[in-house]
Order: sequence, then C-alpha cells, then structure tokens
Amino acid sequence: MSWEQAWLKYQAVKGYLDEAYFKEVYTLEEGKIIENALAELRLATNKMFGAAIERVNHLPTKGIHLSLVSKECLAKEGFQLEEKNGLIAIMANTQIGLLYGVYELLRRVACKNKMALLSLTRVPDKELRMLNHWDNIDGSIERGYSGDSFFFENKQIVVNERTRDYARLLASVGINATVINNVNVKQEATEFITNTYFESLKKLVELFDSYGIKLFLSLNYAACMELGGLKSADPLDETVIAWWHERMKLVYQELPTLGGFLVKADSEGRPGPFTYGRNQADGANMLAKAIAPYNGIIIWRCFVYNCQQDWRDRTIDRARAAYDYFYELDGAFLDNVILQIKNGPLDFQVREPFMPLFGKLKKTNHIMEVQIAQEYTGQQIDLCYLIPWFKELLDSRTYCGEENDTIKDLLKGKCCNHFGRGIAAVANTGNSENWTGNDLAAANFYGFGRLAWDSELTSEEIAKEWICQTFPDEEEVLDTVSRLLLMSWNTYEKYTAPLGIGFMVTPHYHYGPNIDGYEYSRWGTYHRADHFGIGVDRTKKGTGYASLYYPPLSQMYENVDTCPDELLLFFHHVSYNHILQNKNTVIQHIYDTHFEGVKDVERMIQMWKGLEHKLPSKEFHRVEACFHKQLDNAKEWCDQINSYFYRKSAINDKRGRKIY
Ligand code: GCW
Repeated sequence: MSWEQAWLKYQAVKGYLDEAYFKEVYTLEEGKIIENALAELRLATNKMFGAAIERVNHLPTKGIHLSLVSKECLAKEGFQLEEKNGLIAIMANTQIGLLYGVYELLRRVACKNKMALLSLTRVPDKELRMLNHWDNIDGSIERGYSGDSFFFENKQIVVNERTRDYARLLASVGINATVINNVNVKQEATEFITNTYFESLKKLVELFDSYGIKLFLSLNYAACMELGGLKSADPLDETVIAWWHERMKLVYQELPTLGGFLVKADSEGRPGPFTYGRNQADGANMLAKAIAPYNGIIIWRCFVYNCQQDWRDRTIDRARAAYDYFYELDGAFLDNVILQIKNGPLDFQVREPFMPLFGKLKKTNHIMEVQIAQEYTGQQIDLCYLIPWFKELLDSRTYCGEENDTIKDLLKGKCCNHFGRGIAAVANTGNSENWTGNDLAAANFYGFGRLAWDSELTSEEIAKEWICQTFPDEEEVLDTVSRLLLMSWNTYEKYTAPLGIGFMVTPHYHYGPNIDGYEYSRWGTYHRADHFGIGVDRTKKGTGYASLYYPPLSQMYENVDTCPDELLLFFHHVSYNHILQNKNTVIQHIYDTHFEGVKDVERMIQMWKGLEHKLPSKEFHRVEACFHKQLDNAKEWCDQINSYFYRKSAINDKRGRKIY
C-alpha cells in the first residue's frame, strides 16, 4: 500500500531563501541518529529545492553545521539554532538534540520563516511526550478510525518503510516515547514478552532508538498465569514475584533499551491486583521492582472504575473512582512507577472538568493522558481540532497552593515536588494512506506533539505551522483552514451532549446520538433527565465529587450560581428553566446551540468548497466527503437532542424552529 508524508511533504519553496544554506553540511558526529538527521536534510533539500546537499569534511563558509556542545541549559534534548553570515549552526548536548534541531530548521523553511540572524534555543518543557496506540495483534485497532494497524499484520510485528516514516513524524514534533499495542492486552499480544516476538521487537527498538523514541509495550497483568501457568497473579505471592523477575531479566537481555510497560489493570474486565485483595500500588510496585535493575519504567493507568454499576444506585459516581482509588496511595508507589491519569474524570468527552488528582499527588510520578483518536469527538470523520481544548486543560489552575499551579506547570515538573513528568495521547493513526483518515485529523497528531514539547505554543501557531507544511502555500488556504480548525471544537460541542453532561452516544460505537443509550446500563455515565430537569448532582448533597478540588474550585463547582455554564450539568441537576450565566434558560440553550451547531457545519462546508481549486483534488475530496458525513451527524444529533428534551420538558422553542 502506498502512503503519504503528512506534514513531512517538504513542498517546493524555491526562491524564498538563499539556497546556499542547503549546499553543504558539516558534522564530526557519526552514528545512527546523525545519519537520520543527514538523511532528512538530504530528502528535504531535494524536495524543497530540487538540489542535493553534500556532507563535507571541513567547516563551510555557507551551509549547515551540526555540533555537540556542553551547555547545561540545553539539557538532554534541547538545541540551539543560529544563523550568521550564511552559516546555520545547530548545537546540542546530544545527537537527538541535533536531530530535533534539524527538524526545527526544516519546519522553519517549510513555513518560510526568515533565516538571517536567526538565534533560538528550544528545550522541551515536558520530560515524557508519549503516544499510546490501541493496536491489536490481529491488525485491528480499538477505537481506530484510520484503517488497520501498521504495526501488526497476521499476528506479526511489521517493521518497514512506513514504520520509519512513523518514527520520522514522531521525531519531527518531538515525541519521545510510544506504546505500540493496545492496553487491553489479549491473545498473542501477551506473548510480546517471550521469545516469539523478541527478534522483531529488536528491529523496532533499534529503529526507534535512532529517532530518540523509547519503545514501551502494554502488558497483561495476568501474564504470569496465562504464560507461566501460575495459579494466581497476587502481587505479594513469592512465586508470582519470582516469575516476573525472571521474565523481565529475559526481556531486558534481549531488549536492553526498552522503555518499560504500560498497564491497564482492574479496569473494564482486565485483570489486576484487586482480585487478590491488594491495592493498585501493590500491583504496580511488584512489576516495578522486577524491572528496576534495567532502568525500566512501569506506567500504571488510573482508569480504574466499577463498570458493573447499578444505574439505580445514585451513591456510586464513576467520576470519583480514580481519585478514590489513587489519592490515598500517594507516596506508596516506587520511583520507577508513573501513574497515567486521563485528563478528565469520565472518558475523553468533548468537555469535562480536569481530573482532581492533578495538584493533589505530591509524592507520586504522574503524567496526563489525552486522546487524539476522537472516540467521542467525531471519530476523525467530524472535524474537531482538539488543541484549544488541551490548551484549556494545560492552562487550568489546580490551586495546589504553590505559585506555579497550572496543569502545565505540573506536567513540566514545576510544582508538586516535581512529580509531574509529561503527557501521553491515545493515537489517531492507522494504515490509511494519509495516516489519519480525514486529512484534517492530522492537525491533532501534529498539534499534540508540538504542545507536548512546548505548552506555550498557541492553537493558532500550531495550526499555522501544520497548514504551511501540509497544504499549498496560499494565503486563502492558510486563512480558511485555520478558521475551520479553530472553530471546530466549539462546533462539535454545540451539536452534541449539552453543558458538560457528556455521553448520550450510541453504545459501544460512540459515534452519533443515543440519548438514553447508556442511561439504564452498567457503565456509570448517566444524565438523569426527567420531566423536570437534567444533570448529575455532584455537590455535597449528591456524590460529593465537587469537594475533591481545592478551593476556590470546589466552592465554584459546588454552587449552582458560580458553576461555569459549560460544566453545569456535570455538577448539578437543574430544571429546564434554570437560568444560565449567559442569561438563557437551560432548555433554550440546548435548542439554540444545537441549531447553531448544524449551521456551523453548513458554513464549514461552504468554506471548504471555496478551496476546491487551490488544493490537490484527492485531498480536497477526501475531506469534503468527511464534512458531508459530519453534517448528517450534526443534524441527527440536533434533531434527536432537541426532540428528546422537547418531549421530556414540554417547553417550546422560543424561536419556533422545527422540532420533532
Ligand atoms: O474510552 C474507553 C474506550 C475503550 C478503552 C478504554 C481505556 C482501550 O471505550 O475502548 O479501552 O476507554 O481507556 O482503557
């Protein structure tokens, strides 16, 4: 199958800068990483200028110079980029820093930034910048919307040119770790830690190492039973402990630079320590001890909740689960455990408050998990550029009592005793030829990487960079695609579940509306709508969830008058006539936003149509087809939501629009 180069197209940029920069490159360095940096320069020079760049063995007067230096401020992965009199110098403490510098240079050329007298220093602000793939060994992808896996085919691990291009895409935006298999580890994927897969994993590790990417694997917590034939996976059982020590020794003999493992335990049917009456720290630490001798890391997910809940029972609140299980264990985890916490307390909805564990863990390594796969945000059919949402999350204050108290401070390790370690995203790639199905969904892939590297970049800047590298250089293209991206998250929010209530999606598939689809089920995601009102009471009179935040957030959420509109129904059960801060009633707001959402999508289609003759036809039509599906989806949401709430409340739309 053929495929495209996403944002590494290196479109021709003839005439914009002195091409003498790209005639000669000089470096004393040798090795795989440097070879990759040079290969990238060669490829880009060829495509952008139709010329060849030559590696020379003396410092040229004009050209590119890659050199190692020793500067504390550049840390392990940072670089400096400087232009003076025709020479571009890239300096770093490590080869990987040089590779990142080369990608920065090429990005700047692709975006036609000025080169003369350029002087910049870039150091990633988060340590771990990671992707999680939910790819299965049979080639399918859980919540995958871009075709099948390119990591697995016929139960084998595939390492080919596409894998290399994948590594290039990651390195180009600074992603430095990846998990290639689904956290739901089933079938043969359990055997990744056996001889069966070591040979192909070695190839993969070698390739990823040469792009500064640490390979991690998802681990089956019950492997000691499934592979080892043990009767239990009790983390305190000596035979279990011994089995894992022996197993990790074997794994690291074969794969000494493996990053470690990601574990989903006691969640949605996956095995874990709870079965044996042990807690999450017992489970994580048992594995962590086994890989500590090899500097391995256990990333342990906090997505632990009871998915067998009785919908009649209003005392259980899924939103509380991660907090209730993990808060009291703060400090109980070993140094080489990192907790991975979903951004919100439910599950990647279009809007949720941030998970209250952020700012509360003061003695445990942790990272934030977001999802670019758009499971609940349009599945890469509907356009939903998530970077503005991630920015809002990163900018949120936790009020942890320190001067630097935002989530981005936390993830940078600037507060909470430096236990914030980075960010991970559930990935949105597959083997579709453009990587992400909808071409515009690649903006989330690119954007996540850039934001993971630098929380200060704006959504607009990221969009602009991505567009310049992806589409033909035309003012109108840049302007229209930017506007489309930047309006898309709000639009999606408008036509789907209102005011922070979440879900209301088709069960299992999670695309399209089904308002009561999860209402009488075991999954813990309810809206509690009746004739009088809607929303979940998470105040002290309800589940008490609002109190899990530090003040003033706890009070703000607790009080129905100060709770922000966009989260009102997440925290409160209110009547349809309740007046929002925006002065509208809840029911009128629901009607208005849903009609508006559909109008927005119609407008988006018109905007896109305006680009027909400016874009390559294949890309244009591929995206256009997605927009048409999005419009159907938006209409369906609008009509079902409006009809449902009209029928429940018997309150008319003030504007008399068509409701069924
Ligand atoms: O959102 C839910 C998804 C599951 C997923 C789970 C998780 C991998 O519907 O498909 O399982 O989250 O995050 O573990």
